[in-house]
Amino acid sequence: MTGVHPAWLPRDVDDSIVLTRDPDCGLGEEGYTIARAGGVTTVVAAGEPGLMYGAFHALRLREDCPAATHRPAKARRVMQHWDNVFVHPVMGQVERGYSGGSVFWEDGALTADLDRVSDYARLLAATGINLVSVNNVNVHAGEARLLTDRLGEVAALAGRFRQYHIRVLLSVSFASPVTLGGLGTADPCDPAVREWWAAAARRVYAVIPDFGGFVVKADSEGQPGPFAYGRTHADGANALAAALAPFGGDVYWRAFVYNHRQDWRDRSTDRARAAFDHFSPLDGQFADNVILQVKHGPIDFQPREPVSPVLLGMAATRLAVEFQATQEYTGQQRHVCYLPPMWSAVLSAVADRVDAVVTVSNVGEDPYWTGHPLAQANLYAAGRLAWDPALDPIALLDEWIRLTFPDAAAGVLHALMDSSWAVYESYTAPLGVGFMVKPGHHYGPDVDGYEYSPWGTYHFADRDGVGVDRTVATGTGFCGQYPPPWSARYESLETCPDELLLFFHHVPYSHVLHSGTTVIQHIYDIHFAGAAAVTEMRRRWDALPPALVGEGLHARVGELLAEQERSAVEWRDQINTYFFRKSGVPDALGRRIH
Ligand code: GCV
Repeated sequence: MTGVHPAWLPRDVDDSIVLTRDPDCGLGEEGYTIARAGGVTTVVAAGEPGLMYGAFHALRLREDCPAATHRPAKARRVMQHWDNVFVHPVMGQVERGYSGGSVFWEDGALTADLDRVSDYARLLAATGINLVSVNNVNVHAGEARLLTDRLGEVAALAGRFRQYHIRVLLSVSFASPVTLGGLGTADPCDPAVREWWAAAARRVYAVIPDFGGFVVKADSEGQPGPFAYGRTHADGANALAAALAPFGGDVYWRAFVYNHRQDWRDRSTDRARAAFDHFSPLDGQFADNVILQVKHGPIDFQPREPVSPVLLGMAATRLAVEFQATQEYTGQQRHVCYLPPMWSAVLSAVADRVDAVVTVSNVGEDPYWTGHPLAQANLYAAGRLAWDPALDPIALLDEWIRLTFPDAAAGVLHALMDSSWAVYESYTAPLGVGFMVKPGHHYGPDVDGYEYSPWGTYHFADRDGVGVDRTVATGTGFCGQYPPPWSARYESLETCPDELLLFFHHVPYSHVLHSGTTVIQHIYDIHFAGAAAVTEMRRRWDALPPALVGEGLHARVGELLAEQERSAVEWRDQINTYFFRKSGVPDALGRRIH
């Protein structure tokens, strides 16, 4: 290590790593070259961020390698928190958080443990993340004040993140001019409202000069938005963007806008259509510093969804894809579910179209950071994929395992995790149907839990068949929101992939899949197989000597696998029994269905 000892320098960097600054190397602020020979790693970069990323890379390397150049594919690599400042009566300290309390907030106050925030910043920087939002997109009254009289607390967090070249974002309420500013309106076209936002931005940049910008959930699930004033989402986003533009800040405007008070009897309204219906007419109308943040699938982070047509269709708008590391619908960090193969499949379709990769964090005050120790792999790979969306998700898993566990444990960890998303999918909702979870908290099976609810998430199972007809020919027309070749592929039963069949089509139980089996037999088979796979995962983990991975961690994962096995059996039995009772078709293999 030559000459520099900044705060970001990883603790374990020693003389075997040579960091050299070359302002003329032409790699931008974050790029670097790295080579390792004879046990010494050399990093060359123009600026501190590049040296930092190179130093973390050096720590990942084991083998000698020729000089290689690395630059992030995306300038915006974002981790977003759904952390509340005040404990919410229903959602708690962290909305959909499964890792204990918030790393930032505790019972209405800024955390007293800012050193842990620094540790978290280092952890994120090591994965490549460079932007972090510190509060929930559902901005409650107390949290809204982070923009005004509680700004100093955001500045304190920003100070810790800055040491690792991470900039802070703040979720703000669209109604702030009214609720905080005392104005009579939050109409984005009203000059006083625009001036209120401009003044708010000036105050923010006075204390946080490298502030990243605002995250906004508007007209969604009860959050205020421009519709109340007869304005479009472009009007709304552009008003905030104008306030941030002089300082180089961005607005991350969420496309998660749908009717959550739908009448289940109304078969013409399709929640999957909502984002595209709302936003595609606005393509080209957003300011340059607005980034439309789109959940990767059209509904809501289900175990299997097609890619959102918004990400494939809005060529004149800057886009971000949003993933969910917090496992709301994928086992809530009680189940092993390594999600990057899902994310990577999405990125292979949209990476060239997005300006930012956003992930909803799975981190809390838990000593293992993520509740389930193995859920750390999702956090790690989220950052690495944001840096380079072309990375192989299974190679990333092995990278994380190698950096975290001794070699002797690697085989078991790989076997447990590499297909864990497919395993989770197999014992939960079949063939892309989704939302068969218990309402509210979303853990465990309840096949009809959302079937007669206002949330727009139905499967339409009856005695003859199951699935949602989203075709143009006979259904909601959602397939038509896709450009070719997707539209035709999903529209046709011949070409629709099995794993998304029930997302796009309502079919009889006797429908034969491309795999050659009927829908009903597939449901039985896949649920028996999924639960059996979890039993095997548990057996493998229990056979691993605890000392190899640490007694405490071994015990924690062991307890969680026991819960995963219990839950998988519950899913298997409820889903199989439900469909057996609906269809009356027995299992061809005569297994026990209740
Ligand atoms: C933060 C789903 C979740 C909500 C979440 C929302 C969103 O509806 O259940 O908890 O709110 O998505 O992404 O805004």
